[in-house]
Amino acid sequence: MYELYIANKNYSSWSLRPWVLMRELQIEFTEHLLRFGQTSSWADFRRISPSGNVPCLVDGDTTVWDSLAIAEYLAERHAGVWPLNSRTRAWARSAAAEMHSGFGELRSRCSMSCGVRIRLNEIPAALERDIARIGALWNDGLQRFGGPWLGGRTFTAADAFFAPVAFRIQTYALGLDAAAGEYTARLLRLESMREWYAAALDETFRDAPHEEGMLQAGSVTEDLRNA
Ligand SMILES: N[C@@H](CCC(=O)N[C@@H](CS)C(=O)NCC(=O)O)C(=O)O
Repeated sequence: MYELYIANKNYSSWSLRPWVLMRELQIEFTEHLLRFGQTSSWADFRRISPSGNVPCLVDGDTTVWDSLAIAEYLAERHAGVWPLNSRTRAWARSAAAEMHSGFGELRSRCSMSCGVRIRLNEIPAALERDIARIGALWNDGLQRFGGPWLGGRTFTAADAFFAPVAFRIQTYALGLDAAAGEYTARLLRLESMREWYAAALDETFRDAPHEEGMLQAGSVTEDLRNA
């Protein structure tokens, strides 16, 4: 049985990727949540993950400590992580890699906080560029491979890598065109995503750095989390 170590569901965008991928592909795992904030420290994280970061997948005596590496590790063992067709797979891998190493402004200004709704103070050009690129990328995949998922008919790692973006779009009310907006709604409607969201709302612990980052970006219009 795989052991998947993740952090707070409200905040941990990186953790969501392998979690939603494994859930959608029905790959069984035991989940361990290491909290940011009060109860966890970097030392706690490092006992599990050599980088001190999660997600981290433990499979017997093998440890895989990065979300993209986890996707590739799973792809060697389970069908469906990437699209079957080699050209589609090249596109899907490029899309996931672009998310993994790019979209810095979106990531830093609009950090994931599933249960909160925020009005941004400003939308600088760099953020507009990131949002426009996401819309163009999603439209490209949906048109090229026919949807409903980025690589065609089935949910793959490319979709899993953008799942946290769907929560960011919801939190910060980021504007996208109709097709990209529908794709966002499709991600949010997945049973696994609804389960993650419900668990995020139920989390009562708060991580000060994440909360402060959010308040620098904008003002909270709604906080749907349980107190
Ligand atoms: N590139 C890594 C990034 C992982 C990462 O930054 N994880 C954050 C959580 S979302 C973390 O573990 N932070 C530890 C901490 O802040 O103490 C991946 O893809 O897994």
